[in-house]
Amino acid sequence: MAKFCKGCGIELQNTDKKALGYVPNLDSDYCQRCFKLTHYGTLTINMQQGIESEITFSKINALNAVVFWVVDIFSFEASLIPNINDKLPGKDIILVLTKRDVLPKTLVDDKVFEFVEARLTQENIQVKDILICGHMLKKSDASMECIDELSWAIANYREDKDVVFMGMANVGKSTLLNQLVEGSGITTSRNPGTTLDLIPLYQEEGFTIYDTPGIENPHSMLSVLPPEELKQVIPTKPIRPFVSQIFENQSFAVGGLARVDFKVQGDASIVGYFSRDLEIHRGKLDDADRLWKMHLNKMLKPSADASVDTMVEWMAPNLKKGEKMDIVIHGVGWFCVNGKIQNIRVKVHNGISVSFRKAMI
Ligand SMILES: Nc1nc2c(ncn2[C@@H]2O[C@H](COP(=O)(O)OP(=O)(O)OP(=O)(O)O)[C@@H](O)[C@H]2O)c(=O)[nH]1
Ligand SMILES: [Mg+2]
Repeated sequence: MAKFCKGCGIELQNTDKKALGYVPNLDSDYCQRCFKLTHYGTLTINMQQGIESEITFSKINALNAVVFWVVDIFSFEASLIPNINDKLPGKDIILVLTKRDVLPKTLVDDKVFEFVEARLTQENIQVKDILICGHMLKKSDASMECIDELSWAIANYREDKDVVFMGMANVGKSTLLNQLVEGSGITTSRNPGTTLDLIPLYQEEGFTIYDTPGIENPHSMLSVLPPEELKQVIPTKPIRPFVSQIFENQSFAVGGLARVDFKVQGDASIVGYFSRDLEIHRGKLDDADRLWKMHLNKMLKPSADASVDTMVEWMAPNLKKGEKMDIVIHGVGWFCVNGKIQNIRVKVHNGISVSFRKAMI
């Protein structure tokens, strides 16, 4: 009888060492990839170009289940699923925002709700409820409170159906389920594409909660960076905003991942929200070309490019008077800007999305 890995859901096999699901001995509960990821943090098979999203959607659609859609609040734009209601026809969706702990503590939940509700309206997405979760990296009062709220929501919205947790890769679905369902022992890691197939977690009450493979987002920086660089980019501690006032044309570098050029007509305020481990460099716009040519992949790192010439330029819409705008580099973070700005140009790796939105904070 087929046996499936408890960590990632893949069918176990002991014939092909290089293929998914390999175990030297079929008595094991975990495949070798999960074993090495959990015990040594090493990735034997990278799934960045992972499981076909359509397969995951069709497996979810085949379940008689209520959907808990997990979204990383720090990486909100990269973890949105456009037209999710059409992709999951007839399914009730509860939105679970995770990683609340990495947003600045000064930000109140009401502001987060307000922001998310406005973005969902813009995207024409309908959900039955929105929950804010986070603090899942360890057990604490804060994490228990989230789990209590989640348990309540499951009891309240499930009716007599099963429950499926889904969402983009790396948003924290499996981490959440490990806290929600004691003893589930699902493999988690900072590499997108950790969970490989549906993982059923049977509940005493007679229903099943499913973990699912993350939907791949090729337009997020997390999809193109190697595992060792993900560590620098994915925040694990609350963000410390990088605050600066500018009075002349300036260029900002987010490591070597993004270059943001500001031409100003007066003074402007620029606040960066990025992982503490990513260095932000600021300098004169006139000198930026030279700086990037000389320092990319040296002082300006990590980067997904060997040369600034292969990076692609995005132009921000005009900033209206008194308006605060976020420039979001998908998977990395954002700058919140306001003031007398003439124009803003952003350079990122080809294929990575940049969004311009009404400020979250
Ligand atoms: N700061 C913070 N990090 C979290 C939280 N939950 C998960 N993470 C981190 O997010 C990363 C991804 O976690 P996973 O649980 O493997 O994410 P997933 O959605 O199951 O990913 P896939 O299986 O690839 O789709 C890991 O580095 C986790 O430690 C949280 O509440 N706060
Ligand atoms: Mg997972």
